[in-house]
Amino acid sequence: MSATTFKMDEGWLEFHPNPSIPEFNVPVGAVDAHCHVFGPGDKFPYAPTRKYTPCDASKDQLWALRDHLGVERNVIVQATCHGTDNRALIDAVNHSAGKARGVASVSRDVSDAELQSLYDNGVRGVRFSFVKRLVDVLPHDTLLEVGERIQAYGMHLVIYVESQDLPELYEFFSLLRGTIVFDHMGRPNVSKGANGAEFDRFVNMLRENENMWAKVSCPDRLTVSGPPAYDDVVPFAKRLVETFPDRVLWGTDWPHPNMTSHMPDDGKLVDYIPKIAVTAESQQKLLVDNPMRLYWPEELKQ
Ligand code: 0GY
Repeated sequence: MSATTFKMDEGWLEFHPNPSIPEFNVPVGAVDAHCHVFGPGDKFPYAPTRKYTPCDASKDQLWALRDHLGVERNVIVQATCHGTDNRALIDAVNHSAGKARGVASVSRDVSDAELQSLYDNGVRGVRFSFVKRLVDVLPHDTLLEVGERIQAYGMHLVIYVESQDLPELYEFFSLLRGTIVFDHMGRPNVSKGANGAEFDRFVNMLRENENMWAKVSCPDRLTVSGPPAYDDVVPFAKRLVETFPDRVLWGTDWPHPNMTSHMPDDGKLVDYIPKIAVTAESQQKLLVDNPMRLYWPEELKQ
């Protein structure tokens, strides 16, 4: 493979070079359940179909952040800039000494051998984006077919969708089998309120479908009031943590693709956790027990 040099998009915000040391001590065994690796592009080229070209963000930089924040494990989620080429993700998982798992992206014609190989390389979920600015085609058919096939491997679905599109997708998502994890709380519009009709819809969907989980991640993407407190996002995440304590995950979203308002300080994202999970018990579930059940279940059976 010849090395390709990529230039990140004009105005791209790079991840924080020097995040603060969190004041909040995460429980032993905490998992950052939503983060990415980007490239490096000369080794793992970005997809021709990508909607953005990011800065490189390597596995070693991710491990450095993990250690700095005091978390122990990562779930690396395939970002759309790599399309369905999961090599950067697999490379990272395979060099994590068992401390990372992956969520991949696949095409409709993925073979059984490829699915098995992804599983063997630490992939435990497959992600589908319904965020229109990130994909050319909404993946209904692929999701139906692949979503059914991954059940045999014990893998789950991860869905990225925005709240304004949920009404037309609600019934469709409710038909899906197996565990489904929604990124970033289904991206609520926080100006509509944590008890407003829009977020009620998301909460109701989880209430009606016990196979559905939510990541209480990305206050930085959702906030209107801004960093570092992200106070306007707290009631949304807190509502989910308190209503579905066994079906929530937390993640940094490092290296924070497509941020335009600001680049979050990852240390402050850790300090946000005790505001949304206010008891030691809920923190243990959010950061350790829940992600371990989904991504390292074999370690719980011992
Ligand atoms: C995120 C959010 C974004 C990007 C992606 O796969 C992606 O490209 O997920 C976004 O632009 O909101 O979770 O990383």
